[in-house]
Amino acid sequence: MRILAINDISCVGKCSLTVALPIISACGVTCDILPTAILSTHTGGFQGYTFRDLSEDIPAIIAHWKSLHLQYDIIISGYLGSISQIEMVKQVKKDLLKEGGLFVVDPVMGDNGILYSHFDKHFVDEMKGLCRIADIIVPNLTEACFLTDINYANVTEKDYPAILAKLKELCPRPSVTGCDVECNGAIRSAVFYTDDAGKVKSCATEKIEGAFHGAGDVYASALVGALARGVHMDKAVEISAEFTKNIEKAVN
Ligand code: PXL
Repeated sequence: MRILAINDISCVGKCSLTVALPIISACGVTCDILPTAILSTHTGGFQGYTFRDLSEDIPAIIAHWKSLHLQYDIIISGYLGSISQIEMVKQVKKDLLKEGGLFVVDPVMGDNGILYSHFDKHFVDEMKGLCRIADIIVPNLTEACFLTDINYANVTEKDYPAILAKLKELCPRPSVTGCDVECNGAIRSAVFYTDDAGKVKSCATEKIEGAFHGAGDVYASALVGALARGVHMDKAVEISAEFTKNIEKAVN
């Protein structure tokens, strides 16, 4: 099993490749990386961060890998710094994903109802295009709303199945994180997802209060690691949701 993780390197901030590489590797599968940018910190909550766009290097990296006949069982893409990088990821999928391989897209764009800096409506539209060629997408609730043109501010628990249904028009297997649900008077945090047969299901865990940048990266990495090990979707979602909650608890 060989996985390619496409994401940025945020030198500080517990997210992106600094999360994907250790978690996927700990699952016992080879994880190669394609860095999209190097930042001094992630872009959420920090001011004055540096941002080196690595787009210029990407075509030559891909050309070299093609000369080595590298092929991947799973490719997962995360934070992309520009629309041209979205196009590059489409090319990476064409050139480097094995036939029958899995293409997973984490459409990293925002949180808590707002887009991260750097992103706008045009970027969202292009990200929809990348989701259309994915086998699995793993947006958080904010990103799911942007992808489906649903107003995040008006969303309540009863809307989650409809959001999933709209996401399925983009990609057959969406998995949406950060969906608050009420269980016996307490708020829990759920993942709403479609199982291998296309049925909408949810998996709730204890809700840890606080803001956790990189939680989506932890979830996506664990999910991909579990799927790479042959775990079926229901169990992979359960393992990944539980693991993410435990990490949040540990750093809280
Ligand atoms: O974890 C998502 C993420 C990844 N990469 C960068 C980010 C963020 C979220 O803020 O800023 C650079």
